[in-house]
Amino acid sequence: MKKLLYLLFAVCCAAAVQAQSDPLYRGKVAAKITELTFEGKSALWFSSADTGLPLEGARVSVENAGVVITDADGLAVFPTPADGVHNFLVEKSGFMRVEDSFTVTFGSIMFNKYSIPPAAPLEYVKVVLDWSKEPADLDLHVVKENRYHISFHDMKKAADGTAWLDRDDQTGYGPETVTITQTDNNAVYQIYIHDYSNRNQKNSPRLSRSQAVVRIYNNNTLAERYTITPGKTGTTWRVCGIVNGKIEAADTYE
Ligand SMILES: [Ca+2]
Repeated sequence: MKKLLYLLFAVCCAAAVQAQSDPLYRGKVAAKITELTFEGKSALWFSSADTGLPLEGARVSVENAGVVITDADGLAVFPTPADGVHNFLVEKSGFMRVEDSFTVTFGSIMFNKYSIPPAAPLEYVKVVLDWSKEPADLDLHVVKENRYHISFHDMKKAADGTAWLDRDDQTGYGPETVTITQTDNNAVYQIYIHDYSNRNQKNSPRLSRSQAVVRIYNNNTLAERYTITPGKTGTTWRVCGIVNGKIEAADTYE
């Protein structure tokens, strides 16, 4: 009996993991969010930054819209507030407590994807990339100069074990996440995004249209947030660096 229960549990887990990484599943959730706009409602879409699984049962306090609990798809649904920037707080046991914001433009939220890291030791730095449906495959790169280069196409874990890629995504939306367990104040880090899907079209505008957002978490909270600029061309977005322990914006395209 016990064996059967374990087997059932394993099958259910495997099915859940497959469902969340299935682009059809994510397409269905995206369609559900679009439908909500016709009812005058909006949704924020939460997942775990390390696994990409929906963040179910999180408490989301939305400025001007009240408190809601995320559903099985990780959606927090509420009446759409007026155009403008609105703050929210998301809380779930075992995850970082994150304050962030969203923007309502002409009655709808332009980008609503938020991947929340599990709680971690305070010194950890988590770099998390979310984006929209396309391009299918963006890659997050974290380089510690003269030491390591973490990405799906390079080293997935630093030789000294101090940094690693938690998750790669190849089917749109993300998240793609890198963990740095300790930052070296004497080192230089570079963080950039590469459009692997359009890697052979150097002047492609598609990366620029991806609505990509890179969030950097430290001390178990959101430290910085960088949003891609529309109207640029290129397959690489240089997001920021960490120099002498300080995060410095770059925002260049090539
Ligand atoms: Ca990828």
